[in-house]
Amino acid sequence: MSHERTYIMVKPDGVERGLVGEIIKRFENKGFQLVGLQLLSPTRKILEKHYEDLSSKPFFPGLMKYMISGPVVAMVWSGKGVVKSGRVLLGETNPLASLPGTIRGDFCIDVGRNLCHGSDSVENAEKEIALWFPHGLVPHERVIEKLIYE
Ligand code: DAT
Ligand code: MG
Repeated sequence: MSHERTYIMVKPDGVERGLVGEIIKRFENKGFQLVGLQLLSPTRKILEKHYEDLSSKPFFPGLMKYMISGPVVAMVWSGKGVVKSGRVLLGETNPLASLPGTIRGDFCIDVGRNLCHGSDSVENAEKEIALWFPHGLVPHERVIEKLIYE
């Protein structure tokens, strides 16, 4: 079965605070499939491309400084409705507006230290996957699909 895909990234604060496993666990528990994973130190170039829509915002320099401050964990998750559902699992951009039970609601406070990124549309997800995984993904069809989907 071919599913929607999304790009999820644990930001430097999430890696530094040892929350990679916690974030992965929430997507795994839901039933989504991990189809791409890498730990990397992002370059300014890739971050500027990733956040190009925000380049004129006053917080952009601070965002760049934060995102380049350490390694990130870049992931691709696959599943029915995973783009929207992934954003629900993450919570609101501003962690103080995020409900308990969401990643940002449970683990952070400031918008400029909000732990994780999730694509906001199917189109942007595919763009972000191409940017962060230029060599593509490993093909893998899960055997448990029938236990997750009707
Ligand atoms: P999201 O990450 O929820 O998709 P976004 O795409 O609007 O949010 O912004 C990207 C990141 O930029 C966000 O995760 C944190 C930072 N950011 C957004 N709005 C901000 C603000 N008002 N002040 C400081 N940082 C902000
Ligand atoms: Mg965004």
